[in-house]
Amino acid sequence: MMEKNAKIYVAGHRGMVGSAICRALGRMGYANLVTRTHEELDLCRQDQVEAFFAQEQPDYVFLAAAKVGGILANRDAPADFLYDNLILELNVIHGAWQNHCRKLLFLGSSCIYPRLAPQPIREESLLTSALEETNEAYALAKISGLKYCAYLREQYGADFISAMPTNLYGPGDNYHPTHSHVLPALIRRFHEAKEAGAGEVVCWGTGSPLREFMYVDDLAEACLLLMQVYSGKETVNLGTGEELSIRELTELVAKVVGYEGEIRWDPSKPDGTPRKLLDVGKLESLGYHHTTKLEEGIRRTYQDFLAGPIRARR
Ligand code: GFB
Repeated sequence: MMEKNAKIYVAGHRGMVGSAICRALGRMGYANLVTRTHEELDLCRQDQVEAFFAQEQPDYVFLAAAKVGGILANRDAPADFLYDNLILELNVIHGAWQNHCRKLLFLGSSCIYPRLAPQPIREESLLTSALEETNEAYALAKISGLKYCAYLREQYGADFISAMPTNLYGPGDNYHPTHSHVLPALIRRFHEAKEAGAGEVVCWGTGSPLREFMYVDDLAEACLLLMQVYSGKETVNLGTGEELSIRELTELVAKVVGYEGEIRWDPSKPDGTPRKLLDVGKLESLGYHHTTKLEEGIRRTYQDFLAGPIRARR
């Protein structure tokens, strides 16, 4: 168990996941948190990361920092997604190991699994067949981070664990019109269409893919649980076990936002993997069940969008 006065480094504390982990740690009474902004510490620079770990010597590390984006951002910038994520995660994981951190939790993504893995996807499906092309770069980086944690455990006994979240959403999300993930993108697009009185909104692809969505504060609770009770070599899926089609999601977001116009589909945009529902049996065996229902989560996220400065919509 993490001691209440333990020094805990949250890498990526200003992002949607990192800020949710900081909120959860605060709720649990952990006050000795270490954080650095990108301006203070460039995680892609090994020299800076080594100096940081030597100076701070954190006991626990949540590695939530990453270069993230939706399907178009991933498809159009594979070199950046591979390089930035690989360099960043190896620097942080290596720095934590070199400085004898007690435990590190590395966060990956459900896109590490094969495009056509049997559903729901079990952790054992990793590397059993081809990846989804649109996010292959990000997946390769995340697989490498997961494997590096497992190898450090195997070779040196490091208590470094990894977890693979499903599609996430919630406060602090990125609402960029083209680089964001689908749920925040739809919130912004339907809101702006409602405000403008537009009669039609265009959504990407066919609407037929299925996706699972987990509210980020539920994810953060699962991350703290893993840090407290899990010390296995295998990665752990983090999800809800519930899925819906992108078409159903657009109808739900339109309802929450109050957009009543038409929805048109642009099949020139990629659908991505047809389905990626996670098997969350391992997580549930640890006693965790998500609590935030999708419609309620979307309502809270819409409020976050409305409360944020326009500039935060990037
Ligand atoms: O959330 P999303 O960008 O990522 O797209 P993935 C999910 C689905 O929503 C795709 C459709 O079928 C998109 O075509 N979609 C419809 C839209 N309208 C939109 C829109 O306006 N914006 C976006 N972004 N999608 C990501 C990976 O895959 O999953 C990341 O690329 C990461 O690396 C993340 O792993 C968890 O779910 O397809």
